[in-house]
Amino acid sequence: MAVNGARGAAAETTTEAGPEAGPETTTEAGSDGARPDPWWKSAVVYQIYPRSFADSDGDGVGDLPGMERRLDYLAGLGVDVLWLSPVYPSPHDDNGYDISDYQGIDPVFGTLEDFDRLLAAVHTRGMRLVMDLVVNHTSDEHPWFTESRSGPDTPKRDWYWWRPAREGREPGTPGAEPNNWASFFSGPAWEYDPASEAYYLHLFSRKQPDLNWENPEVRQAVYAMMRWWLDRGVDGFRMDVINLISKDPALPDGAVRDGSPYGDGSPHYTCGPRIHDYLQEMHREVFAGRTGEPLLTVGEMPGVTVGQARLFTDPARAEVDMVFQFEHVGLDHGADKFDVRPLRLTDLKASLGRWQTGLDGTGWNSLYWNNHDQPRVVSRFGDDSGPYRVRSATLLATVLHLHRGTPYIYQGEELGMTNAPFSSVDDFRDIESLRYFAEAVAGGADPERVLAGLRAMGRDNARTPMQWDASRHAGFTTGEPWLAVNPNHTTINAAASVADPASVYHHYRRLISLRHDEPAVAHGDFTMLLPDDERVYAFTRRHARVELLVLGNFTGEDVRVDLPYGESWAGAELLLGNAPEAAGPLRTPVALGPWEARVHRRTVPAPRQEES
Ligand code: TEU
Repeated sequence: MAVNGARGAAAETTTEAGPEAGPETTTEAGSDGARPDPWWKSAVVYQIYPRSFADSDGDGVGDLPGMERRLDYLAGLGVDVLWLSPVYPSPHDDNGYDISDYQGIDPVFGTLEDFDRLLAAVHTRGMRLVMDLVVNHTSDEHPWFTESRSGPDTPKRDWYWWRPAREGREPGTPGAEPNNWASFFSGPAWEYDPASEAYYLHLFSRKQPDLNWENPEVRQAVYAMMRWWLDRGVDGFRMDVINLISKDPALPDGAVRDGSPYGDGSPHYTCGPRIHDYLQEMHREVFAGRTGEPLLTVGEMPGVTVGQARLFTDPARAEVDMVFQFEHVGLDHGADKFDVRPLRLTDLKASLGRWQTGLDGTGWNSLYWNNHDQPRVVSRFGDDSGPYRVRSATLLATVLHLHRGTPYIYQGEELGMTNAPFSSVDDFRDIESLRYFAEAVAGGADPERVLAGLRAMGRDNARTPMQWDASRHAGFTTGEPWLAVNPNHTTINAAASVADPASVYHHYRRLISLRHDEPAVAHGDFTMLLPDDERVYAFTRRHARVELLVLGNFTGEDVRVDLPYGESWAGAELLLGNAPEAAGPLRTPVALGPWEARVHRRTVPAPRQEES
């Protein structure tokens, strides 16, 4: 596979993966033979949550030098891109998603020199580095906000959303907020500032005031900051809640749901009136005309629909390369995300299948089960209880990575890391969980029930430290970790996984290589099979004369399935599977063991149009 030429120095590493670890350059001709395919279509991204990845100085919080020491592990896995959750100076009210200086590094993570060294070391290994861009809001300790808050006449007043109390209400009292929107982290989306007798908007915590993107100075300041990072050599951005930056400036009340003191403001700030203008302007001001390697941009977009995503990711519109959508990670939510419902496999297939079809030809999907906001997928959609942990983690990986789109791996997912055994609310650190618990219990909910929801869905499940080895604190830190290490690190850890060819880690390695080597994985079209089957996930991918068949048993039992046109698949070679005892060509009807996944390949005699 081609190593990133423009980085030049993409030297061979000493890891097992060696030169394979580098990203592909743009291919000669696209899969349709016309426009060149961008490199990120055959790339795999790995997300690092810096606080919890590797601590080099014993303060219990991960840092940049710690990351640098683990780069060979990541190169060995074969990933092409690293995305870092925020490492900028921050009061850490929301673990760095509250930024007080966009052009620096928080001392807890290191220095700008550490960053430059890390970036060079990433590039030397043929990988790329993508930064988190959090510009829907800043920290309330950002100098922009400090100035804005200093009085109604300051030039930066209009950089944020300041509004007077609701007419006829006593400012600062409940119900006097300028509108009825709720914060994502419980409570109202407004904070009263007694000094200037006005409220400011914060869709997240009160320490995360929303920037007013209507103001052109705000936009230019953000674009300048982005150019500064690109000039430093970073390879793109993951854009935090970027579809929330355009609000209806009238900030109208949302429709009130039964029994809730809040209205649903989301129609007034999700993919708001000027969102496409802003993203196109950002593209012109920041990305267009840059020479050198093409970049990667991915917009995190809660509430985005397939139709909107098609617009956002249409290359002709020059907005973003791909989006993170939330539909599939909401299928097990009840009244809210902590009210957990069992997942129906048919719902998952219908949802992911609709996104596959919806973005076919024009847009591009990003594929993920996990990130720093989601519980661990093996605990959520698999079986983390023991005998089937490895099987179900590898099944989930296979099904996801064989879809059309760019897969994202969240740190520890490649080890089959599980949710954490939180015993009391004191074990949690996440602002979302803590605020939710306090509000629910104050409202009369049974604390044990609330805790059960947090255990299943809380974001801290993803944030427990990376499990490097079986030693104390899992080799993450020599000090006291900021969030307790999962006790199962004695058996689930990187050292054990790298040493075991049958591990989840090596399965991820094989999936990543397959994407690099088999064009049908990146470029093939997608056809869902068996949409009504509650046990088996099945689909095909086809590119030129190669067709892949992907089968996954989402249950802990043996199943037998009749495939449409099953006999035509008989004898197809097994490219990859997670059940060595079932190796060999495909036999129909297909028998799948518990949590078994298989990828078969066949060559079809002629292009599709001549077939029918
Ligand atoms: O998350 C935005 C988001 O929509 C949610 O996933 C959110 O984290 C929460 O779980 C809603 O229930 C992004 C970041 O990924 C998240 O870590 C930040 O807390 C948030 O934005 C604010 O910056």
